[in-house]
Amino acid sequence: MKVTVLVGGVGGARFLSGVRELLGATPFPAHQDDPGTGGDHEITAIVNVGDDAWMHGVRICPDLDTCMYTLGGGIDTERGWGRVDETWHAKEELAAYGADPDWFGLGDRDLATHLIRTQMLDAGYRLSDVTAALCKRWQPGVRLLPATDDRHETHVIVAKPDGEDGERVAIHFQEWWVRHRAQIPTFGFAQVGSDDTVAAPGVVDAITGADVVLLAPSNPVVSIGAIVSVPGIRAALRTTAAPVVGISPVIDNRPLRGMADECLSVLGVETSAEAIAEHYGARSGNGILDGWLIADGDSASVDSIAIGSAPLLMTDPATTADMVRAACALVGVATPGGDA
Ligand code: FO1
Repeated sequence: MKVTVLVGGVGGARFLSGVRELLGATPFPAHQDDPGTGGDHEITAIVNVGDDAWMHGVRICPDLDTCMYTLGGGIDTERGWGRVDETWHAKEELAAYGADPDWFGLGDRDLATHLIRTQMLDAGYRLSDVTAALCKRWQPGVRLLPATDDRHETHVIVAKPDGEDGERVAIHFQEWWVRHRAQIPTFGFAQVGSDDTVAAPGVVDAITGADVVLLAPSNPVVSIGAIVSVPGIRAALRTTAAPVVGISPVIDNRPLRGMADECLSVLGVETSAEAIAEHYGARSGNGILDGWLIADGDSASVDSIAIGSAPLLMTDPATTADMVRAACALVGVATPGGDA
């Protein structure tokens, strides 16, 4: 079966581990040139690129790297991002020179990934080709596709630090998230990039050709929202013959980590399983969901969206695999070991 998952960073990567646990790894090279290389199952992740940023002259793709490192065994599980056994000499040396930004954790091992990526982009390769090349080393066992090869950064409209009353400025998502921890007055989000941003090669086909499409329990605004805002992706989600099922990113109506609540409140959306489903909307309306899997104990009732519940704490790939199985069963999609 073909499973396509929309993912952001830490939560998305953990969820992908569960999909791979359930279906088995997709043999490499399972990238857009030869999609037929999968075994019985093919897993394609459409990964958010809204977090991506130029820093110290290199291109950083946090969500792609978090998925690649997590599935490839190189992630620092404590942090949830960056490399295990990391050192920070380059960061310290840059700070000693007074080089900005000094608030972003640029690890020495991680820097090698950014240098390879920057060199390949400079040589004219698309981000999706760069990602496939980096995955040759990491062998994630799923196909990782950037939502778009074009610039599509999330910028955040905030009150200008030490500005006049009411003065606003747009800052990069990373500055908002890492430097300010979302603790400054925030008024909105905007995707910044080229006017002719299009979905990366293979992305629309992965949605329209899937047997099921899953929205990982990632940040509904700056991860899933940033992916769906790429021209063509929302239309593909609304027209695909595959059922589209979201996994709620809250337990007891609270996010596990990250700042989904901070982001949702900027949009005036309550941080609850029900409000997030309403925010995504039903495909029979003008939204993107057929099903919505919520945590045991939470409640949601949204017209034309099938609601199911399951334990949603992703403690390990096997537990997460049960979540994936429950999400598929919710819309009648059979999975190994499940009885849809
Ligand atoms: N998150 C932080 O909270 N602090 C950091 O210093 C930091 C550095 C960093 C470096 C590389 C990378 O791939 C991710 C990094 N992240 C860091 C996570 C990043 O901000 C992600 O965009 C968020 O975690 C949202 O997914």
